[in-house]
Amino acid sequence: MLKNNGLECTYMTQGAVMPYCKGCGHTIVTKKLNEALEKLNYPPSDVVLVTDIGCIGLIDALFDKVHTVHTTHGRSTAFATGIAVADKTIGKKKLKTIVMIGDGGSMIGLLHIVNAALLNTDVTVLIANNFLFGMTGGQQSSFSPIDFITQTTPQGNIIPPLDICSVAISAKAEFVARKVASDKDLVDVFAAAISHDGFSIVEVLELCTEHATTKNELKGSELVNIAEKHGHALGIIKSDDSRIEFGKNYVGKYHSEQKSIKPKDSGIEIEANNSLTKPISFFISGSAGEKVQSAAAMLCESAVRSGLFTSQKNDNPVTQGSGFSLSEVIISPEEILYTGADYPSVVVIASEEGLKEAIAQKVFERVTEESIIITDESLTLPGCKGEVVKISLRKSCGANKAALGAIDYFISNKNPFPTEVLHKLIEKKFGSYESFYKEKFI
Ligand SMILES: Cc1ncc(C[n+]2csc(CCOP(=O)(O)OP(=O)(O)O)c2C)c(N)n1
Ligand code: SF4
Ligand SMILES: [Mg+2]
Repeated sequence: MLKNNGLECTYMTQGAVMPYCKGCGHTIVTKKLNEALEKLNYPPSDVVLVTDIGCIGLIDALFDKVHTVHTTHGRSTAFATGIAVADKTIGKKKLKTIVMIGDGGSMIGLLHIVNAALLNTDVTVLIANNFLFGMTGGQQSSFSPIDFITQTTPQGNIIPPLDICSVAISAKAEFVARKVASDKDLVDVFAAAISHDGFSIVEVLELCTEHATTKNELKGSELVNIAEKHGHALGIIKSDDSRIEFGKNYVGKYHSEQKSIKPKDSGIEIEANNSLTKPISFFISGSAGEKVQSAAAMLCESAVRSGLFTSQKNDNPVTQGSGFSLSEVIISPEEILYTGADYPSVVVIASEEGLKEAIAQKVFERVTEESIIITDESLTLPGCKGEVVKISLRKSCGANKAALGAIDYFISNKNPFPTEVLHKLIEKKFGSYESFYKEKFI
């Protein structure tokens, strides 16, 4: 029982009924995970259990005290990696992220496990290896032993099983263990893996009583022999501490107090002050080949020259030279940790193709009352919130400068930073500010 914050609870759902078949190894693994968490005594809100698909994936419903995420087949480690990286870099740095995955899921998402090991992110992968796809009827997996009879290998498997522990070690994992579900010290090994500061992996050999033991003469006591027969080491195979956990490494290199990023770190000279108090997000959309992304880059450069942080995300079809071209830009007085423009403050629509893409991306449903939508006069926009400004962008500036003209209109009218900074860049590129415009906006 847990005593944290006066709570009296185990990590598991009170009165939870095991959903597994009688004798299924997943029942043991589930209980041992709970005991390991009790031993570690982490506050439940500091624990994230990320589950995969398959019978083993049913485990999240049994742990209602911790955070749980039920993910897609094979991808649980990728989700866990994202959670751990976010927590250790920009979060509170307190989460313990545990993946519960089967042998089938490990095979399908092998590279996610390799990647988490290479990163050395603070994720523990627990593999409940029953040597087959339990949930879908007992098909062979990459973990099935030689001669194993499964639904898809009725005459016995002829492909050697993957040694996931060796794969993890070659990917520089530092805590690696292979255990049998009935091992007396399984709780201790789980606890050691979870408390390891960095990537850890424990493969647990166990039985699927529905598909494995019915087709193969197999008892729990023979699981050790299966491992030995294939030359797969048992026990704690590696327990090392020489690598730095990914988040600590990352923060140390890029995010520490002393090294926190400043606009001047871009190498671009800061030449003006700005009056911006909160971020502005732009959705700038036009036609491929009409310098939309270059216009966005000039917006970013002038923002940096004014001492602001910026981010720019570009998008265009793979064809590059046809269809739409767009940029999502944020300019901000603070460092930008999320680069999405979910509710754009400024929308620029420079052409018909840009409009089509903005509609496809539901931009007009995402703008707010405070948004400003600057569009070429020739275009008919769907109804939306915000202020719509229709001007002769294409006629006044020409197609290749329409997006930049809209940006200039916004900066000149709203002054988040001095317009001169942008005008200087325009002059540098186009000779003089006056010659940038063919005629004045109408
Ligand atoms: C992407 C994807 N491929 C295939 C499936 C079908 N599927 C569901 S469960 C499962 C096998 C799960 O096997 P394992 O991971 O070993 O878990 P177990 O059921 O043995 O506990 C498969 C292939 C799926 N849901 N998603
Ligand atoms: S099918 Fe196999 S893995 Fe699934 S619950 Fe039953 S015994 Fe366990
Ligand atoms: Mg399985």
